[in-house]
Amino acid sequence: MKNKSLVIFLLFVVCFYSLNGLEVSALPASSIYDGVCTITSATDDTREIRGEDMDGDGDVDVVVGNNGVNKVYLNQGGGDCITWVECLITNDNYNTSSLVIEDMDLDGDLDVVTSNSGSPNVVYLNNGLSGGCISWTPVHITEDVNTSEGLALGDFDDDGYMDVAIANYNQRNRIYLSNYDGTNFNWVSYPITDQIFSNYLYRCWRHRW
Ligand SMILES: [Ca+2]
Ligand SMILES: [Ca+2]
Ligand SMILES: [Ca+2]
Ligand SMILES: [Ca+2]
Repeated sequence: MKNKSLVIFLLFVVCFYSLNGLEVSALPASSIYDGVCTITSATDDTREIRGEDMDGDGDVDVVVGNNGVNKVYLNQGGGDCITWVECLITNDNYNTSSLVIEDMDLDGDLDVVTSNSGSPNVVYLNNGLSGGCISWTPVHITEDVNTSEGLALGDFDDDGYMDVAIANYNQRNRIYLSNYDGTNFNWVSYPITDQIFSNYLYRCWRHRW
């Protein structure tokens, strides 16, 4: 009987310190939010997503390239879940395969460069906020219509303005020099090589950038 009491006492001690240990080792409830936060209820066919401060207010916004209209979600801050304002990047309804954020006209705000499959590739110049959303001026990077699957930016001619390299599926990959004169882009285009890459080779090429 004496041994039985001792066993019960020891079990109580082990149980107490085990529970106490779990409680101590557990993170404060406020340090992790384990709920689900959604940016939007939209179910777009999104092919690319980027995070940058598009409206210049100091927080990071989300830009998505869709097989459909591309969008910017402006960060409104919040507690455990950030709230977002959904804005369209014009009404262009293209099959966007990739996009890159860069200040293409060097006016201090961030612009959006898209590669599109089956439509011209486009630069969207940021005109600042208007009515709660950013307004955009679309600029076609020539009227070439290729199966464009990716892009990279670089100042290839070292004139201070970013140029565009486009990866095309089963078509020649091309460089587009921006030649921006302060008002207009005067694109000059040429193929990177005469080779036409298959999809597999294209992906190898893309991942070198
Ligand atoms: Ca922002
Ligand atoms: Ca700009
Ligand atoms: Ca601008
Ligand atoms: Ca350049």
